[in-house]
Amino acid sequence: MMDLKGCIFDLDGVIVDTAKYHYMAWRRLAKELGFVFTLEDNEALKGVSRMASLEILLSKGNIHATRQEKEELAARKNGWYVEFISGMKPDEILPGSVKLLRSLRKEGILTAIGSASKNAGTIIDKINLRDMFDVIIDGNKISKAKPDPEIFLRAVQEMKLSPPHCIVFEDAQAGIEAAIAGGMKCVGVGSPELLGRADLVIPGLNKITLEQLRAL
Ligand code: B16
Ligand code: MG
Repeated sequence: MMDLKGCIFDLDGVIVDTAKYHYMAWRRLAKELGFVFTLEDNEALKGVSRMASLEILLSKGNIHATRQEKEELAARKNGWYVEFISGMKPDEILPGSVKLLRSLRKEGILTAIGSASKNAGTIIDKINLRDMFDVIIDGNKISKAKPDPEIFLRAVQEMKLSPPHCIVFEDAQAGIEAAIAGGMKCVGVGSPELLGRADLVIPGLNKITLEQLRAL
């Protein structure tokens, strides 16, 4: 039984499915570079930073690029991605998210976003969810990517809490590792095969109750 005081949510894969927009943009970049990037290849990019994602994509295509070329390629991909997410609406919020956030806040439990994305702020505004979070830590505020715990520790610090009182919700392995390294409890959102290191794995935020969270 834990004294739950704060919950930190990853964004892509937990609150919204922006992975499909990332994929559309990466696939387009690969196509311009002359190779096919599959949905399966895209799995390796989940939760991974933009530049690290580009490195994975380039190695898949056996492409060598200078630092400057990499900056240009990442910017090109991001331009398309920003265009795709510009049309996002609140109906893209994944089932159960709003209900869970409301019930946490009603209990006085603080809520935060801990997302690697530099576009997290834009997405949160598009889906009209800013009021639901006390703290938002995104890719612009941190220097070390997940599995480093920096992002979640910053969220805990800004909530003025300590890690043992917090739960992280994550869909990516690197995020689960980051939560564990930071001394927080962790709920994996997705498949138990991939997220087995989490304290609990659920298929979506509509499949969890406050009682279950407190029992962690
Ligand atoms: P950006 P999360 C992550 O979001 C995505 O899962 C990952 O695919 C993406 O490369 C990363 O954000 C960076 O995104 O290019 O927008 O800065 O899962 O940490 O919410
Ligand atoms: Mg994610």
